[in-house]
Amino acid sequence: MTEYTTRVLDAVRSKNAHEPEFLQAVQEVISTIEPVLSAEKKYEENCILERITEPERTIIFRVPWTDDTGRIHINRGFRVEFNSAIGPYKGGLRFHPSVNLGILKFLGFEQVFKNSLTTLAMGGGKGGSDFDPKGKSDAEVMRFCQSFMTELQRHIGADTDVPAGDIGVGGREIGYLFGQYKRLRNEFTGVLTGKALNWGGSLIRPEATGYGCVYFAQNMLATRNDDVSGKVCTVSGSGNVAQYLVEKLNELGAKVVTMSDSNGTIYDPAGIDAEKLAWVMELKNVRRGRIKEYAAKFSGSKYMEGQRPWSIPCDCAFPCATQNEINGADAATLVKNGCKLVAEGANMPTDLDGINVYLDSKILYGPAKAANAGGVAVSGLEMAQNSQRLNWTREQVDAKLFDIMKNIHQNAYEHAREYSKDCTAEFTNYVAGANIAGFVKVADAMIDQGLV
Ligand code: NDP
Ligand code: 2IT
Repeated sequence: MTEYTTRVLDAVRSKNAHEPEFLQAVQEVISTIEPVLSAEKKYEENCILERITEPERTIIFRVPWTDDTGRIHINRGFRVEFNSAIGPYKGGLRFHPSVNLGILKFLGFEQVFKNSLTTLAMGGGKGGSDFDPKGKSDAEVMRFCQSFMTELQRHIGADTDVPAGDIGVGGREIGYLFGQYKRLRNEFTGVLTGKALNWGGSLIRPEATGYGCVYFAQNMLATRNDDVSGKVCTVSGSGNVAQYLVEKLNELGAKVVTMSDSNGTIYDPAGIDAEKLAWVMELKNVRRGRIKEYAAKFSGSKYMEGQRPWSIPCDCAFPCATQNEINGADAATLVKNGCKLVAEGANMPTDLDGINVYLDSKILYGPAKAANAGGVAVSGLEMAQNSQRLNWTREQVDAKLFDIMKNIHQNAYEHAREYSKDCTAEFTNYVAGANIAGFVKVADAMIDQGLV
């Protein structure tokens, strides 16, 4: 660490002492971008690290709503408008009981660099609530979303801040949020992404994060003249990202043997093929059931209560559930069992110890902000279609997503090779590459725009 990075990290730690996830995300970025900070003094002279680690604006508000029995509940709502140097704030909304300011700051901070990597004009933001949609009726979710948007609407807009989904926020929630925004503002505008197809959504947006993550993995494998075809893959989660990631892996001839939820993991050595995946999609998206039911339905599979998938031997692992779901010991188990690639569909699913295990063992490791950027990238394409009042075909959007993931890979690859000393003919440090490539674009824009 240099004097500059040590000083900034110490200050960030003392100012945000109670936000461990945010500190983790900041530490990962700052520790890897040092080479560019040493080479280009303008970043230190302009206090870019001090500025980029402080959200431009943080909004916290009360969300009152009534349940179906008439009982009143109060949740906390948030929007962290982190950085608008290269475009309107852009990033998802998370509804989960664990949500707090520190978690949304880590997600917003990551989003700044991720959005920069997409090549599209989007700043970074994140929001959400500690509301738990599990077990709630559609009417309760609707009332909550309407109350949440009644406050949020004054802070967002198609050219200001464009939220989307994340954990606990899917098509249903985006619909209720959009309806309330439209009612209050009397305007039909691209203020949210992830909309349904018949009212402004984009084809491929639901698939984008999962498909994009597989495209990123393909690009990494290609550097070693390899492919996902025939690979045994472990996947965590069974929500939006996991479902379409499994779909794409199946299409490309891989075999997926696990999926999970917050209660446990199912292991199916025969593979979760297209038919079984269709059943999982119905289970999770329509019946809103638990993954445990899979083991009762498909013989030869088993349910591992309270466990994550990382003890199951695999060639490739795709964490797609949540932050810090892989620690150092899990990462070591993966590598010991022969895992050659980890591509992160979730945000920050691997802790700092785990990342070091991947880097030390020189496996192909695609960090979240590069590997899962396909979701927000297609959100950017949804914004572009909304502005033009046109809809592109499935093939057009998928081709653009494919190219964007290829570009992100190339950009991270080149920046790693330029700045990160540990790269070899075989090994690329994509953590450093993605962080540096994402940082430089935002930091240069901040310098151009003066001290704001
Ligand atoms: P969903 O709500 O659709 O699915 C989340 C899945 O992860 C569920 O299976 C859920 O299980 C599981 N999960 C959630 N929290 C935990 C937890 N604390 N421990 C274990 N499992 C958990 O969300 P998404 O699929 O959209 O999001 C998954 C990840 O991908 C998140 O990290 C998100 O930030 C990231 N991401 C999402 C993008 C998107 O476009 N949606 C884009 C880029 C990244 P359960 O049902 O039990 O809660
Ligand atoms: O983490 C993410 O990139 C998302 N949840 C998607 C954000 C978006 O605006 O589409």
